[in-house]
Amino acid sequence: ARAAKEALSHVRSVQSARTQPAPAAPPALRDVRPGPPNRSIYDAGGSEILPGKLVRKESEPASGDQSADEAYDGLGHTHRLFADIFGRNSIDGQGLPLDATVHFGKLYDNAFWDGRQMVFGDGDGEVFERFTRSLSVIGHELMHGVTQYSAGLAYRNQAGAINESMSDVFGALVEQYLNSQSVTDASWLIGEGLFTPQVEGSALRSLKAPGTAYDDDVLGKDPQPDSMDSYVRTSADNGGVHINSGIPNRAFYLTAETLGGNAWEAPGRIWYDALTGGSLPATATFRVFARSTAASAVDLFGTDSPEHDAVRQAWETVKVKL
Ligand code: ASN
Ligand code: ZN
Repeated sequence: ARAAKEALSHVRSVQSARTQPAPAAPPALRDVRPGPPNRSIYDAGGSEILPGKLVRKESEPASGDQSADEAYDGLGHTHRLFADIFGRNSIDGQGLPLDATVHFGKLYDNAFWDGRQMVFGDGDGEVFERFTRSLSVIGHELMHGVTQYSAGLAYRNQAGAINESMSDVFGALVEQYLNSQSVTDASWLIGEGLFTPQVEGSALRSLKAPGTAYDDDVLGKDPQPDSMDSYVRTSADNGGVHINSGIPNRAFYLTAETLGGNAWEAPGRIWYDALTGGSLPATATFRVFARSTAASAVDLFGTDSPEHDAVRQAWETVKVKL
């Protein structure tokens, strides 16, 4: 369908060239560089009223509030990954302003995207530190916006777990890109540095080894499965969206491991294309998504490519049938 669409636009441009004076050639798409971000950071001051008081907007110097400045920097790093690597201008591809609120609620143990903006809690200080400490978490929340404006994946069951996984994958890639980490250098963790020293665990989730991020007396053990053999059927958490995301997370990791090098290159492009290419349904299952990544690998690298092989093998390992 994509090839047909390109052929059609070629036909149209040839026809108009016959009847109209030649217009100036548009720039090649890859020469269009998205502009800088337009960030605004707000402070809720411990309330749950959004957005709160504006404490730092684009190009202003550091506010002196650690959370606000971490959010500002983290949104900048995330914007840069999308601009540099995927040619995407912000969350909607059209330069949507990046709004975030810090100091949300009292001892609030979470961060989220509310459909319009990002929100970060301070943590309770017992289990969690402030959520802006982790760049992968900032990238995770911003990516929920990208998913909303592209495939619009539902936030329940397998589509919800893919939605969660996209946020984990691109959250991990933001850190890897900033720190120039190859597949083997990277931690593949989401939320490193969020747990206090009292917690027995390194992070919220691991893409490389789902189910191993923490094992703590209070929190229990990381519940993520690493293949369909241990898929969790539950009605909690919108059908286990933060649990079953371990399966597509590991498929991404395995693709990257097989290909080596930088995960934001071929694997990132394939996953990004599968999400934003226009053919992924909002209610996609793991199988539909797996097929979409395989189709993107073929479109970008060819049927007989190592990239296509790596993607197919990764889904086979996590036991998602193509
Ligand atoms: N931190 C969680 C997330 O972004 C919040 C939520 O459950 N929506 O996935
Ligand atoms: Zn999420």
